[in-house]
Amino acid sequence: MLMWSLLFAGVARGQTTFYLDTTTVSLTDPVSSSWHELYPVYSRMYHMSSWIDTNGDGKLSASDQVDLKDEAGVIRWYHVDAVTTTIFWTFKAPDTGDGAVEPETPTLQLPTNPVDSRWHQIFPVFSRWFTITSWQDSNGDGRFSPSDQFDFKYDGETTIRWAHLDRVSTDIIVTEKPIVPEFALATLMQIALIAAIAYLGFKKLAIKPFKHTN
Ligand SMILES: [Ca+2]
Ligand SMILES: [Ca+2]
Repeated sequence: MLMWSLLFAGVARGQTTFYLDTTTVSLTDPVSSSWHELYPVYSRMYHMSSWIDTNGDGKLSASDQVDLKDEAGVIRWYHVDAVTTTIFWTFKAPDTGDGAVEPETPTLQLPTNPVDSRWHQIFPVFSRWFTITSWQDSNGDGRFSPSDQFDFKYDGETTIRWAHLDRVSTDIIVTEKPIVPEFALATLMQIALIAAIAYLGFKKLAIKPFKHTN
């Protein structure tokens, strides 16, 4: 019963998408990097315990597979859907608060000039969209970078909101695979063993002793 409970629990957790960010990963050597969850639960932490470079491009990228260990020490297996960038911003008056968004198309490069670019909000309200309507290159480096200021408009609104770009991080979007390979293998081996025992028991019952007749 425990085995089946674990199996179905694994299946039930499958296909859940997570958005995780970091500022410390080496994309060519991501094992042991730490990741911070943006969605669905903000601020849970993960440790990348293994990586398979499925597409063979030598770096962490979409279609790769990774193991992530959560704060409880549980390791689960994930498919990498995208590797992209997250920007964190703080509203300027009269608005208050902050947020995190990703570019519409996954990329590791922010646009040089962000005006008219589209952004997908991850935090605090998942999946709102906005368009940057103006940009001030506050630090004068000629590109969209931390300490710049920008204003934007959410889809469906007319209000223009003014914000400060606080920081930029690397983001992975991952989908949990139904069960980790080790658990799947152990489960299949247990099922095979039970089936073999049942088959042998059935055979023993089905075979009747041969009696000589004269
Ligand atoms: Ca790769
Ligand atoms: Ca700048």
